[in-house]
Amino acid sequence: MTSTTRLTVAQALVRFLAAQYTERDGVRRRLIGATWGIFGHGNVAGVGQALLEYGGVMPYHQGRNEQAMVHAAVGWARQCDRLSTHAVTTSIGPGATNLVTGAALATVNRLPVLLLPGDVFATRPADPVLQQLEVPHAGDTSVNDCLRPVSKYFDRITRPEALIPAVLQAMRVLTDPVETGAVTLALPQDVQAEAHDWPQDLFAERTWTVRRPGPDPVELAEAVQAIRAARRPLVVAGGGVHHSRAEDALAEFAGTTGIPVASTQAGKGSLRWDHPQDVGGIGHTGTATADELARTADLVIGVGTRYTDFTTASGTLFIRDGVRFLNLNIAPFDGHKLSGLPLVADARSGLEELTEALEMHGHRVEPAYVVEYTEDKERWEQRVDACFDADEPDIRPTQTQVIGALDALVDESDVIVNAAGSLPGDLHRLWRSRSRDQYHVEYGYSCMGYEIPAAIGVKMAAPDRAVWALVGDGTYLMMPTEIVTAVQEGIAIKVLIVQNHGYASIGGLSESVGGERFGTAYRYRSEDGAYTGAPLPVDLAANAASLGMRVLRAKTVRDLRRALAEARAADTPTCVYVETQTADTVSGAPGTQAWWDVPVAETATRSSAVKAREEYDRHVSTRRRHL
Ligand SMILES: Cc1ncc(C[n+]2csc(CCOP(=O)(O)OP(=O)(O)O)c2C)c(N)n1
Ligand SMILES: [Mg+2]
Repeated sequence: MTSTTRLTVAQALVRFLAAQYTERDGVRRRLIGATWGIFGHGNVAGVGQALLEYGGVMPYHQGRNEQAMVHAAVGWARQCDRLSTHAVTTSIGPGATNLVTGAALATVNRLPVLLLPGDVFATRPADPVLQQLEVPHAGDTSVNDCLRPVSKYFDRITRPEALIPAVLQAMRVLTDPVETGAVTLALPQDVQAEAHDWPQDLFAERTWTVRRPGPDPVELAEAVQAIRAARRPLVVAGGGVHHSRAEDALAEFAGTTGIPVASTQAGKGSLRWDHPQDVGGIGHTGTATADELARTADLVIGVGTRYTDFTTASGTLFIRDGVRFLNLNIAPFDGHKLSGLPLVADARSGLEELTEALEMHGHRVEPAYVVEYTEDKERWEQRVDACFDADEPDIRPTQTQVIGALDALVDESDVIVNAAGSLPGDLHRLWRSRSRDQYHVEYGYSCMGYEIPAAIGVKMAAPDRAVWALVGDGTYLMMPTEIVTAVQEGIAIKVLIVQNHGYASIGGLSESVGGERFGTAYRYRSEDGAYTGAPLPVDLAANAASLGMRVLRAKTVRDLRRALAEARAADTPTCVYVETQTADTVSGAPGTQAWWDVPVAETATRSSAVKAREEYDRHVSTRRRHL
């Protein structure tokens, strides 16, 4: 007879999670490095008690906001190349539903995170309990069902025994490079506290191998043939390159073949910015070099990319007649996009096999093509220098000068974290990535508020590196809460607040779609009823200081350089606050090189919208469907 241990469901869960490991390339690490939690009824007595009891094997971190705790876990997971993540426990009701945005972000970006929301009583002795949703026609529905569509695996543990298959499935999904994302185990509060005799084997250490499948020989042969036939091939490197740690294999492939490499937001840094084949960001927020290569490419080689609308300029970027796609992706779903030739494999394995096969044929692109993109790249870098340059250091910086000041300071060990506003576009176009994981911009969900908590997660995973959360004023106001967590835990993140009194990005977008910046400025309401008055007297620097951060205010470019250097050297959480030059124009960056589809009113009385619609129709007519 197998021996058993009597524990509560929550205790068994915590002990199980503490014994899970991943392994890839001979490196073994804890799968669930820690658990974040905010307690209330629904987890205080069950999971809370278990975390107290097993504090020796499962570190606990207190957060301020459930969504933010998921962001912190995701920041950690991305920094760990998806080989480790955190769990997040919440109370029932609002604590649980606050997870939804974080879960969606994780699933969209295919980053693992384990969510453990409390749930209503399975035994239902006194419905409705505090915060319970009552659905007259569906007695088994709870608010946690909101998490189903944003979870890659969902289960509700209504009996102790059900924990065993559920946790095994949960670990499978978290460690599967195709399936991974948010995994939710909803835990009814009575079940959490219930004792059960668990088989001892449940608590043995388990190692989950994160696989690197190689390509199918037939697909590989077709891929090699397509590359050999192409005259103007272009690689689009996506987040999969990083997740697979395929950067060296990509550099080898690019160096051998001479094929230029453009990158998506998630893929930026796949090659260092000064690698001769790196042509920078692609798509709506791309460089002129990459976007021109995209328009004239006859073969687009997507590596680990989902081809979002930013990458394809909403279907208007890859427009050459007869252009084909070759998609190296571990997920068949992405491999088949744009009617491409799929090459279903791990990015690193796939690139290595492609390089080997092409080397055998001595394949390389024409020298004239190399000269063309090399010269274009040089021209683009001069434009970047020009917008980073501040010849008048005693005035307020533009946003691009803020980026330039940071660029001048950092080395390859710094990490910059950003997600929303006008910064992601400027960074995608301009930032010079000096290492594979320096550029941590979350643009799958582009979620305002990700930055500060994610920077905490990144810093926990990389304690020796300078980790910068770059936040606009709107973003700061949406979720400054985890500053308190950084202060409490002594996690020395740097927060750079860029104040421009509202949503500069959406203001600019609004203007371009005939919306006249409606509702996008943080200004007083004027007599005409619109928000066109003076900027609001909100002091975000004082706000950050009130949460416990050391704050350095910078008025001029010169101040900013000094403040950034001081923040970089600091070993406590430090904030740099800067107001940028123009409230209404976004940044001073070169304009967009490719379109993005945001539908414009088809009928309107205001001429702004009528004009914008004409422009819109013109762009729509250039869209290509790839069949
Ligand atoms: C949670 C969330 N809500 C709304 C949006 C839509 N949105 C994208 S950028 C933006 C404004 C960001 O303002 P700010 O952080 O000040 O940056 P700025 O645009 O001024 O650079 C908004 C509202 C979003 N991305 N995320
Ligand atoms: Mg702003």
